[in-house]
Amino acid sequence: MMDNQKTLDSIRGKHLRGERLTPAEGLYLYEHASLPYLAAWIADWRESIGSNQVFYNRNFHIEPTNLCVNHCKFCSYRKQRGEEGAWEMTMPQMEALIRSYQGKGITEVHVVGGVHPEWDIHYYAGIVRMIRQMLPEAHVKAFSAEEIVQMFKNAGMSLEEGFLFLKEQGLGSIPGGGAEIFAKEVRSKVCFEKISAKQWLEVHKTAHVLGIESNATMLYGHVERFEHRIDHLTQLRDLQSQTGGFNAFIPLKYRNRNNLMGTECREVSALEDLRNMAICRIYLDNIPNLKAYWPMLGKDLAQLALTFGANDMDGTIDETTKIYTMAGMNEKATMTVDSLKKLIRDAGFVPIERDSHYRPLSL
Ligand code: V47
Repeated sequence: MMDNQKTLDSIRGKHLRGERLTPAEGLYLYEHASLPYLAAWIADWRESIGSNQVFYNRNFHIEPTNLCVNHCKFCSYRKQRGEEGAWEMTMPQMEALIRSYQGKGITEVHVVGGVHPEWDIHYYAGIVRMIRQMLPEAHVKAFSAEEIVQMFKNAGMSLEEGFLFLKEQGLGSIPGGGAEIFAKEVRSKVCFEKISAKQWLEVHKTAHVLGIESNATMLYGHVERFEHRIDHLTQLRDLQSQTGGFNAFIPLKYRNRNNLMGTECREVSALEDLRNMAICRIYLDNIPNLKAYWPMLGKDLAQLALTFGANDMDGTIDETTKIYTMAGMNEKATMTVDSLKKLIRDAGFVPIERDSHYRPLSL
C-alpha cells in the first residue's frame, strides 16, 4: 500500500514537472490510481496551467447514411439496405436539413455516417460544397478515416489526391471516429473488417501533412484491457509528436444496447469513466483538448468529467446524431447554448464558445 502511494506520488511529480510518462507508468495509473487521487492530481495540474476554461461550440450533425460495408460488433447503427431503420439521405434531404440551420449561428457541421458501399468521393464532395455554399460561416468537419479510405478507393484516388480534392471543395478537418482500439487482437474481435491501426494513423498523418487538422477517439470499456488503452494512447501521442495535427481527443464509452456485443459486455461504471478521463488527460500530454462528449456520456457524467481533465463539451447537436440513441442513450441529444453554459458554470468552470480550431469566439 505504502509502496503504491510512493510510486503514484513519483509519477505525479514527474507529470507536474512537465515530463512525459512511460507506457509502464500509464499502465500503473490504470491499475492503481483511485478516483480521489486523480481528482486532486487534475486539480493541481489545472492550477499549474492556470486555466479554468471549458469550451463548447454551436454545431449540428449530418449522418448521410447508416448503410455500412462493415459489421462492427459494437455498432447499433448499421443497417442493411431495405431493412427497417436504414437510411440513405438524398441531396435534397440534406439541403433541407442545412437550410433549417441557416441564421442560427452554427459554426461547425459534423458529417459522419456508415461506410456506404457505392458512394464515392464526388458524392461526398457534393455534401461539403453544399454546406459551404449554404452556411459559409460554418467549418465542415467531415468523414471518419474509414469512410475516407472507402470513398477514395471507390474513386481510384490516393490519400494525397483525395484530401487535396476534398480540401478544395471546403473540407475543414476530419473527426476522430473509427480508431476504436488499435491493438490487432482487439480489432480482430470487435471490428475485423475495419482498416488497421496503421492505416488509420496513415490517414490522419496524411491529413495533417496537408494542413487538415483532425481529432482522435478511443472506444473503451468492452473487451479491451488496460494495456490496450495505453498502447492506443501511446500511438496517438507518437503521431502527435510528429505532426501536431490533432486538436482534441475523445474517449468514447462503449454503450451496449442493440448491438452484437451487448450480451457479452456490460458497460463500465461511471467511476471507471472518470478514472479513464483523468488518465487520458495525464498521459496524452500533447493533444491540447480533451472532449467530454455528452451525447455518449450523458449530461451529468460529462459535467463531472470536467473535474477529471476534460476541457471541451462539444456542442448543441440538436438531436442530429443517432449513433448513441440507437445504442441505448435515452437522453435527448440536444442542448441550448444557455444550458451548455450553465452546466459548465455549475461545475466551477468558465464557458468559452470556440470555433473548430479551438480559438475562442466572442459573440
Ligand atoms: O468510431 C459506435 C463509436 C464512433 C458505439 O471527432 C460507439 O469530434 C459507444 O467518432 N457505444 C463515431 N461508441 C463517433 C465519433 C465522434 C463522436 C463525437 C465527436 C467526434 C469528433 C467523433 O462512435 C465510432 C465508434 O467508436 N461508437 N458504436 C457504441 N455502441
